Amino acid sequence: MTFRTTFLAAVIGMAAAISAHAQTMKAADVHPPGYPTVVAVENMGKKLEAATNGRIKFQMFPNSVLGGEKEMIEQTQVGAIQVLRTSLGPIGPVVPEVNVFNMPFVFRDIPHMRAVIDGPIGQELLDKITASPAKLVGLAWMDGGSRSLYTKKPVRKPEDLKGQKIRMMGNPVFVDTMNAMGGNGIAMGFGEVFSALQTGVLDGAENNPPSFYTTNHFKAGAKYYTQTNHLIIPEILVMSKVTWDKLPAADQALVKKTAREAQMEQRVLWDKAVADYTVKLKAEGVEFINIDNKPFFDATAPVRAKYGAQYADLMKRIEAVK
Ligand code: GTR
Repeated sequence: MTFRTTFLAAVIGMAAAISAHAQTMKAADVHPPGYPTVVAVENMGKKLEAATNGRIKFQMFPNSVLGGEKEMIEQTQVGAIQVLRTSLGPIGPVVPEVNVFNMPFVFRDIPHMRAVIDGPIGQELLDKITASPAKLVGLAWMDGGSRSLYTKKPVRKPEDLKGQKIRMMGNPVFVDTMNAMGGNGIAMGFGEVFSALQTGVLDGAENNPPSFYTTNHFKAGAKYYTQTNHLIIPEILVMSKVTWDKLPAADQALVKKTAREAQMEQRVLWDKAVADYTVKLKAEGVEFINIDNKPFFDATAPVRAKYGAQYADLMKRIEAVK
């Protein structure tokens, strides 16, 4: 072989190796462009693109264009979606171990939740997802704030919820939570809530201020926002195991590193979004009802007992986190 042919073979070999790992990954989210989770994942994609000289890129599919979270989780499991940002809520039916974070009032407040997800317990849960048969790799956590109740009629105590149909995310823990809080929990996809509120199929729903605002649910009649803060559910970033397993170790490490950076970046964007959307909701005439949420905490004790029994030790460890 001449020098020229050896050189050419080497160049072709390198190009083949690079293209074998070159890919545009589909990243998906139910939220619109500009939402903290969408922005943080887009920025993670930009970092990966820069660090790999364009070998790995993200293409963002926001606004539920690829389906609701349940459908997108399924697509991620089979590798049709590569990167998914979802609430942990609908991951529960697929990886039951994560339900410890999906229980009502399991975190004292947002700083407590953040301390837990940033620390060893957070990592353990990500690892449990990865080790489960679900074909998902837990990459990082994101902030989903604190969920409170919004309804067409004002609610101040559990008795006020009697007979009211309240949308919850698709996971039996949440339906049980609403039933324990005094209402009728109805599992429904995020995208169906607006028209269900309009047509009277629902009397209310529950979410954080950014989601309450961007879904326009207040325009479908839900004008009262009762500060129950009953669920503090972290969001999660997962990668399809189908995709992960094909990545060289160095790329896997890079994905993990940039995902953790996205976790921290999203948090800053999140705090700003909560403040901004709270102002916007009030400007739209939404009435924030401040209450003592202890009666709701007490009412949901049976839910924590039912689902928490299997995580008794873990729950103690979560409680002990300062
Ligand atoms: C939002 C969350 C979404 C989705 C939605 C819902 O707060 O960011 O991932 O879970 O709530 O209620 O379905």
